[in-house]
Amino acid sequence: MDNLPSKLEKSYENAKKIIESSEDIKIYSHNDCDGISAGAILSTILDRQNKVHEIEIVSLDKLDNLEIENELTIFSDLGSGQNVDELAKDSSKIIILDHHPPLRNFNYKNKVSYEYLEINPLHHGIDGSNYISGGGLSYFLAKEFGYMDLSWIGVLAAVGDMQNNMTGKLEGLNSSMLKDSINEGYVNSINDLSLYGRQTRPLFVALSYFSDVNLPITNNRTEAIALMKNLGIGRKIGDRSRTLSDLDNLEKGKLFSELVKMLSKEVPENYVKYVPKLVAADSYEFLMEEDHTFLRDASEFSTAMNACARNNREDIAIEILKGNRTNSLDELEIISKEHRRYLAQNIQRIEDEDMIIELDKIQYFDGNGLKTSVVGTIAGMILSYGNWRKPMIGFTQVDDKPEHLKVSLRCSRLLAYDGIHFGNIIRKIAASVGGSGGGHSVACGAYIPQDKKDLFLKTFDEYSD
Ligand SMILES: [Mn+2]
Repeated sequence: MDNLPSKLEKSYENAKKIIESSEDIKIYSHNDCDGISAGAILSTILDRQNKVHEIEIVSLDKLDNLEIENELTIFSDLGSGQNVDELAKDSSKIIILDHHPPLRNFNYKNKVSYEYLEINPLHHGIDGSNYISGGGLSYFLAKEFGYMDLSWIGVLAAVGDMQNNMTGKLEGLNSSMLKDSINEGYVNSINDLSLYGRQTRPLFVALSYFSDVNLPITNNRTEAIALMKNLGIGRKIGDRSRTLSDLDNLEKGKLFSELVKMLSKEVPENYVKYVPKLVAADSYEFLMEEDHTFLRDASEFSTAMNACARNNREDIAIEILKGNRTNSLDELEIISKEHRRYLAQNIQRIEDEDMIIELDKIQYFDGNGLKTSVVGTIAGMILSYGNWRKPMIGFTQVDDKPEHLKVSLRCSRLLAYDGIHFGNIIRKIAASVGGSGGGHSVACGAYIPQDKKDLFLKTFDEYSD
């Protein structure tokens, strides 16, 4: 898809007019990589238009009873699913750019007394999980202003939002945005092994984190080194360990075939057809960033953005994206390092204390004391210590609401390829115990009342579609 549907195009023209006619602007955006990227794009548009504005990165629960105080309030990567305009005044102007399921329909704007414009792909029959994210929606607004140089931030947002997760590619409106970023010379798309840490992780370490299926190399660096040796893939360049990005195509080809072979042996026969998709996917490189930095690879960059979000340092993330790097880059390094240390410590604790409990169809751990914001990340990383055939569910107390539990689920992509959508399942089960939830097929979460944990687990373990 190269062009926007005409109704959507009209909405963007309209959004541009509203922005041009406003002087006092507030942006609310979501506290994850997608939302931060969306916020950075919007803020850059407003900077270039010389518009005074403030930006606040928030979690969804901060939108209840929100005061609408500015002339124009823009919501990005959130807002469609919340009653954000309850306190709007007749003079308020509201723009929502969101890809989550909307509460209000396309004609809602005709029913209210204030200026209301909601841009949501779902109003135009476009899927918001695979074809466009919050950052992408903001990018198309930037494009309306002629700022196609911001397209790379939209690509980062899409990767951070796992929009390419099911097919290993950016598709739909995402692919048209990707084309812009390639034409502008900011992004290179290469089909590559799908190992995390393309630019910065030594290859043997990247291999040892392979966790969609437990392989001999999973959590075993010695085995990973042995595998490279068997394939004749050298470990070092000078005294630096080689990363995936250092490999030539011949080496990548050998590694691809070997991983496919190992995996095909390990998975049930009906999963074998999904194996190549597990091993290779398109990856995106930012050409203006230096080689061997985590800013060069979209996946690694998105991890750094999420590390900022998890540690309430979205301000740093936005500075980085807007190109103000003099001090923020050092800060980002510190935040990322501390984040990795916190994750490693807690994974060690869960592993040492045998905290993973396996039930019939699920496995879980009690992350008592774990920061609410990282329970999902930990669930994903701990999957490789459990049983990859079952989803991993983590629980922890909600920081400022101890009577609630945050629940996070992660699972192997193989289960999603096979058609299971845990985001939908967790939404239903959370609702059945008086909570709320949702998300992607392989990464999702919920909030549930503390005393409903056992019921939640029991319902989940007995659930069948
Ligand atoms: Mn999003």
